[in-house]
Amino acid sequence: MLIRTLSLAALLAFALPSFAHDYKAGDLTIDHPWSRELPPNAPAGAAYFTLKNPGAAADRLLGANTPRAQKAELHTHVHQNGLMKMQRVAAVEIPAKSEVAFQPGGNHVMLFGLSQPLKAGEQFPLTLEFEKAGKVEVQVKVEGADGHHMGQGMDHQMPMEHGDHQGH
Ligand SMILES: [Cu+2]
Repeated sequence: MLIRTLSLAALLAFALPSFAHDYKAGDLTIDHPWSRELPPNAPAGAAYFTLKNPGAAADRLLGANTPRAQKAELHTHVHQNGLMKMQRVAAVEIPAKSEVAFQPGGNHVMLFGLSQPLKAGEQFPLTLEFEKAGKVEVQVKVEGADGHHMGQGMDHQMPMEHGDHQGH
């Protein structure tokens, strides 16, 4: 009976790749860093998470880097002439007592020049640099394309969205 219970627990853990994980930097919490599985020839990926700032002072995310990609940039999506376009931003403000979501169709950390394809079930380190809280390394979990994040905003990986970045 004990063995059966344990194997069920293992099975559940395996079936839930997006099991919550979070990291602290000063007052900030970086909740559930994740990325989406991509085809092996994808030129770029993106990392998502939620930044929670329960503190009394605002902070700012200034940048990111990872050994997994040649370059990591902070991006957001803006509406322009009825289209959603990605745009690089120098920093993302995290106001006091608030949360800022990085998610498909919104803020994200863009990863250019991936050293290996992003495969569901693996994870990779990403260092985030904050103005006040400093640097913190988080583990980004790669989730399958059919994960529970599907349907949340626009699919960031649509090829047309990345047209702007070809020359960078
Ligand atoms: Cu982007």
